[in-house]
Amino acid sequence: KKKTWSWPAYLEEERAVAAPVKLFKEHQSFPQSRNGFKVGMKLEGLDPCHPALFCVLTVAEVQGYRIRLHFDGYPECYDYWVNADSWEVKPPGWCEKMGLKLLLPKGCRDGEFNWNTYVKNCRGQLAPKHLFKSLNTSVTPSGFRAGMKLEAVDRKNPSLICVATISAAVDNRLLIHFDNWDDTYDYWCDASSPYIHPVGYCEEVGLTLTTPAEYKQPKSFSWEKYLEETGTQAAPARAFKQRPPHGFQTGMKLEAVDKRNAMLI
Ligand code: MLY
Repeated sequence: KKKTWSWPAYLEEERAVAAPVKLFKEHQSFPQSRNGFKVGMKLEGLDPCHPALFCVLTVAEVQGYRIRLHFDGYPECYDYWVNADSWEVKPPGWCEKMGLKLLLPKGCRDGEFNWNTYVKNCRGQLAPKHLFKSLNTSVTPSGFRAGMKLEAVDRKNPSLICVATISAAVDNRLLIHFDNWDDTYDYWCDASSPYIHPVGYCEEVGLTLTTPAEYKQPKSFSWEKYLEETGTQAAPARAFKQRPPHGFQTGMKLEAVDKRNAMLI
């Protein structure tokens, strides 16, 4: 007779130990830890493949503290999992309130979308505001403001550090836009993100700064001149998180994960 699989038997067979329960955070335990989201609730969330774009999403599955989100009108292959307390999920109407663009369900035309009629028509349910942790926790203002300039890593071309603008600042999150480029490179990041640096950083550390697209004389780019030309302000250096010196030096060898082949170190 075939034995049914069990953890204790398996651990013994493999001479292995289970990771001790005390190493896990409370929200990692299932089913003790739950979140209030229910299948069918609709919300606004960031598309992980386009980290600047909030979209109309539906909760498709709930597992402990994680929720699977589905893009309304799009195939299931785009679904993704997120922690229930993520800053990247927002209640219906949040984008409108913040003046941000919302990717509508496939087939909906701009200007014709209304959350209330939409949920009524598809017999869905608006996810209630109280389920969104990030809306109910207060944050200390970061010192960054929309319109300020900085130097930011282009996450699609991560070897480039470029002239960029904060196009929105909400809580401790910044929407980064690259000057004179279209918004497909934009992304939301935390104010403490290692992808952003103050004006003058590249020069200070001896890296090449990628100047705005179509900039007339990229070779003679100067921040001072550019800020004056554009009538803008640099993000204050004190708003950037100070990190202790790390001690790494050019030429040092190490082992690293290949992000495009995550199995390789
Ligand atoms: N080879 C790419 C590089 C784009 C870089 C855009 N960054 C600076 C926002 C291209 O021309 O599409």
